[in-house]
Amino acid sequence: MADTTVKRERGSEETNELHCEVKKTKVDDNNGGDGVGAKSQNALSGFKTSNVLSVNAREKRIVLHGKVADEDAVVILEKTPFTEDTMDQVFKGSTLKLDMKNYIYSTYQLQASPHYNEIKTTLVCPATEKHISKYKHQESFFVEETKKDYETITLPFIEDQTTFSLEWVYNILQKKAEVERIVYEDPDPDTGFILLPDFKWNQKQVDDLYLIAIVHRMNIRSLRDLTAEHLPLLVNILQKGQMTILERYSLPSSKLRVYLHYQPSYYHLHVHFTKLGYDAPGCGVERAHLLSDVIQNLQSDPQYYKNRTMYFPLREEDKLLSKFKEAGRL
Ligand code: M7G
Repeated sequence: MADTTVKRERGSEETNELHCEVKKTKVDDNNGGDGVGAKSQNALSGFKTSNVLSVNAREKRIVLHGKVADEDAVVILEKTPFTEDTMDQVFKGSTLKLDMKNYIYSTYQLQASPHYNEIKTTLVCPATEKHISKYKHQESFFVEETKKDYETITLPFIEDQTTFSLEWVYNILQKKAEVERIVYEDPDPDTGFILLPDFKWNQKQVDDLYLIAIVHRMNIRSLRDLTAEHLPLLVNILQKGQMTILERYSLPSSKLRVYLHYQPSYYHLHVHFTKLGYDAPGCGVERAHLLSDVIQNLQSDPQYYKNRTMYFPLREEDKLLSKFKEAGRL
């Protein structure tokens, strides 16, 4: 049986995925300092749900909007994937309640020991209107963005600072948060980056591997800013990212999907590394641009992403969608 368990250098107690300070608790500070990995008092015991933003039975995930100590909060609860190496223990310490039996078929409710009933929990607090909207189920619409649309609609929108705060990105780059999660760093100010697990991944199995590479350069907002000048940076991310993932997780480049989002949610260049076969959120053709394609396009045309028309979906409540509508582009 293949061992799909992630080789970990740290202990296995890193269950605390809280990403902001919860008032009146000692969970963490806003820079994500101490407290990571420690068992904290239940910061969510007083959580009051105001509404369900989305629920997905197949992915076994629910996203709630509510209040934690009078602050708006978004909580994402997700059942975690099975890990093969814990199966024996799951069976040993569990009780079985029969639901039905018919011929050779029977179904049960298995109650495993609490240790195996972990629920991955992500908290955004205080959550802004944008966060509440981001996690809400909404209809999407395809947008066509010409070079001119980018200059007159999208760029002013990004520069207006109405997009998501990049505080968490700067915390990572300045080693104020998630320091112990860094998997690889190339410190070069031009071609360097930090590779670390995306907060969507619990790092317990490689089946849903998800890492992000965040570039050290501060002036690259998105794919649109890339020119041939950035090729050494992009090639470096691809090569060193793939090499690191092979060494650390025994996953060869033939098993990796490496891509950028357009539009991203966060306008500081970063690259997504996910396992091929894992249906990662946002890996579809409407948003994901393979890094290898991006490199080739810039090799054949240094201004490729400055000039071309881009297509991407925007959701009903996206402010950028309103801007395209106001400009008569939808
Ligand atoms: P994106 O394409 O800008 O936006 O990707 P998306 O969220 O719409 O895909 C940003 C990526 O960064 C996503 O995959 C997020 O899950 C991930 N991410 C976001 N935050 C706030 C954090 C964080 O605080 N830590 C880590 N490690 N990853 C994050």
